[in-house]
Amino acid sequence: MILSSIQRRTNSGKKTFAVLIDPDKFPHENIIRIITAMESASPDIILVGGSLVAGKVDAVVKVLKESMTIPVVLFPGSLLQLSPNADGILFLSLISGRNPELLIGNHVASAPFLKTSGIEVISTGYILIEGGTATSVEYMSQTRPIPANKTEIAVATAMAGEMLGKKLIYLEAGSGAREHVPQEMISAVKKNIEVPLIVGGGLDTAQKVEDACQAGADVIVVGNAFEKDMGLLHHFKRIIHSF
Ligand code: 1GP
Repeated sequence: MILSSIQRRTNSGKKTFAVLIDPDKFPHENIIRIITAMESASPDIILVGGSLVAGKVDAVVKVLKESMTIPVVLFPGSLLQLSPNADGILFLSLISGRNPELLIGNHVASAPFLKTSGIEVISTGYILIEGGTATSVEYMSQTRPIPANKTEIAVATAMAGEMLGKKLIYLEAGSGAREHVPQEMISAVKKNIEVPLIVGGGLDTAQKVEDACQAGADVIVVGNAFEKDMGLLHHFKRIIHSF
């Protein structure tokens, strides 16, 4: 089970390394290159999804599942990004926003499909933090991120998410964010919740990855940096697993 392995690692003070594949940014012909890089670096989890992707998720998931044993987890930006072939799904509720479709509407629409698919559904409180530049997730979700200096709002939002029963809390600066989630905010949220804390968005250097780990992130998500340089995977994994 994906959630229980994240919880196990978190409870023993270990970090989880998740790599995000956005099928829009990886032309299908590059898939062999991606698979080779993934097999060699072997992250703990592969997330598949993005803000805009349409129709390609299932094909990418299938190829990944046919070629490797690393758990493949959907990270859906929309209802068009579901696949019964994945191992699990981050069932994201965008709790920093006030868009009812992303709080409950899409969940109602997808619940029957998910129930019959049998994939592991992982209830996740998704919190968007201002990342220094407009991100696709902000535009596509039509929600306002929490300002990066409003730590107390992020903490209260994460606490509310946990109280609502979310099994994971995800602090997201947005893919390609200029500024990642501030360390002070990561630490404050971590101190106030019991469930594992995911952090992603703009973690594109070893120093930023290390800082997020030091601050208290339990799961580190890297997408863009790896898309630019697959060699970074090994380096980031070493840092994340050194904790
Ligand atoms: C975005 O948190 C993820 O949803 C990853 O962000 O692409 O900036 O690494 P990056």
